[in-house]
Amino acid sequence: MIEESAVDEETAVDIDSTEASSAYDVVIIGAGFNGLYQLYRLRAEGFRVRLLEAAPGPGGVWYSNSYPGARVDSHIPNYEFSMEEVWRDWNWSERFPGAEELRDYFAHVVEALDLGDDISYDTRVRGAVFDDDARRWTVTTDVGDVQCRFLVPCLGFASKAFTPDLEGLDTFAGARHHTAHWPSAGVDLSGKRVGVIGTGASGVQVVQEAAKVAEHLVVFQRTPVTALPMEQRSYDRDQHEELKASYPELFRKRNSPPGSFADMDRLDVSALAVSEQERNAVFEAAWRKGGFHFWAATFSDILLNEASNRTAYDFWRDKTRARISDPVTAEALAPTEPPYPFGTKRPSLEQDYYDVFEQDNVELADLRKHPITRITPTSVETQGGSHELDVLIMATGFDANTGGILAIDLHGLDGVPLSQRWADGVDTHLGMAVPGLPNLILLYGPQSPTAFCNGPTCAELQGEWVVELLVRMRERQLTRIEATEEAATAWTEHVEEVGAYTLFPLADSWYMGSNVPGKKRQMLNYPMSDGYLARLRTNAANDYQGFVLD
Ligand code: N01
Repeated sequence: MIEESAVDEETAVDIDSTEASSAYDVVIIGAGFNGLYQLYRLRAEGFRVRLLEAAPGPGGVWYSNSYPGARVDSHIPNYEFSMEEVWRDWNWSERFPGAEELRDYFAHVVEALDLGDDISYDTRVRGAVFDDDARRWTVTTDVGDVQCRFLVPCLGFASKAFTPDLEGLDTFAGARHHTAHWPSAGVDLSGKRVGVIGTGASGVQVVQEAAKVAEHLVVFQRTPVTALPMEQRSYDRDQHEELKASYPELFRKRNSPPGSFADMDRLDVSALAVSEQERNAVFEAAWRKGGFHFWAATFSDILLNEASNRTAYDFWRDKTRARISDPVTAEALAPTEPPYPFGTKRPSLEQDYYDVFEQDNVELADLRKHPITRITPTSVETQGGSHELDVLIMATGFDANTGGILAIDLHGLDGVPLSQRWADGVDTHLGMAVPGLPNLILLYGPQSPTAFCNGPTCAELQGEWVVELLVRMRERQLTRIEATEEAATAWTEHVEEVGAYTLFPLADSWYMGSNVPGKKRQMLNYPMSDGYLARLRTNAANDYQGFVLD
């Protein structure tokens, strides 16, 4: 996650603008999982690599999303690198680690892999221009320009926060913070009147913490989240060492098809092909395991067939409503009829989210009944009344998948900006390259599995395709790669076709780009990570079909 920060000329690693010292083989943008993996592997292959990171340290989203309660929703060991030199000396304290522990983990990764000297922190990339004659990108940063043959943005899917254009928002005179730009010094919510707009993953987490300390907390909900039990667990050192005995086998499985989660498998059977009793037994078992099991590891067609999906929704609804005593609140948080097919907006994980609405200091403002009309210096006003607040927390998400890359002013052939090419929607070949922008390789970007493939897994599997590509180009003394128009059109159509086979297009979500007004509605995440990785392998075996290499 890249946050605006003053450039510290003292600590920023100098980027010398002289030709000899600034021409890298590869410049990577972003020090999250993808960027660090690329740096580690490309450097091992002998490439001259520089990683530029806007934040003062590594960690990507975990650097600036430091709001109270921020923690990962993918359980370890899925959410960590598989390299033994990283995990050997690292012990987690929890099954779902918090943001602070994750930041410590990233610092450990940098140290264990000895990456520090090749990273420039406090270095925000503003733009880049491709020179086709020299076959080189010139990358502009806050602290100078740098040149490279290949540019590899590793921005994650959530590096640009989204704030809705609510009337009067800028007039709010209390403290106002987006969860993705949380002040590193923290924000004191104790004894305050706090409002949270948004009930996605960030909203759920911050609500759980704010409810503990706020004098009064108002949760402004437009669409209910289908939050699932986290089943958090603490580990002491011995327990974690014991768990590590299974790491080699778990990582071997994670890095083989279908990939992603090492210890979660979907049944190869429809939810409608079994009796109600058998179905509920499968749901109950997944529920008890916690985490994403109930979303990603029950029946084969939960996200494909509306009738199957409805059985999962009803199970979730009944479990959730059993925890909420007030019938009006229960209907708002877990409606009788699904507001969207279960799982087509990302479920969050919760520990006591539904319980906090039992507290006297917590109020739910149902924006479907009473939309926000405006923000005043002291309040959020809805059609149902006025809520006086000291602190307003915007948990309103991200301009996901495309916002981060478009925030960089990229110019390809003939100076054409990427923003112009994507003005009517995204197109890529394999989610990794865009015609007209040679030698630009996207990782974890739009039209890749991205949000359906957990970060470190994709960083390693998708990342290896890039490493192999660059090694093979070097062997053949090739210096330029560009996706063809035909390949990008075909991939974009294919992503839409596969998306249409699922239930995802039935919801308004950031998966579809439809959480940001005016953004084209299209499938931005390729929903089959196993099929995708197989395609990558075939593409490499077939000498990079759909790309022109010379
Ligand atoms: O963002 P979101 P997020 N008026 O887009 C509401 C990852 N992540 O930051 O649904 C009122 O999910 C919006 O309402 P609606 C994870 O992949 C991971 O929570 O559009 N409300 C919604 O409730 C996650 O899925 C972790 O009707 C408005 C909320 O704001 C992704 O990031 C932690 C509004 C936005 O929810 C995004 O999560 C955090 C308006 N005008 C994030 N505009 C972990 O792993 C928007 N909303 C733990």
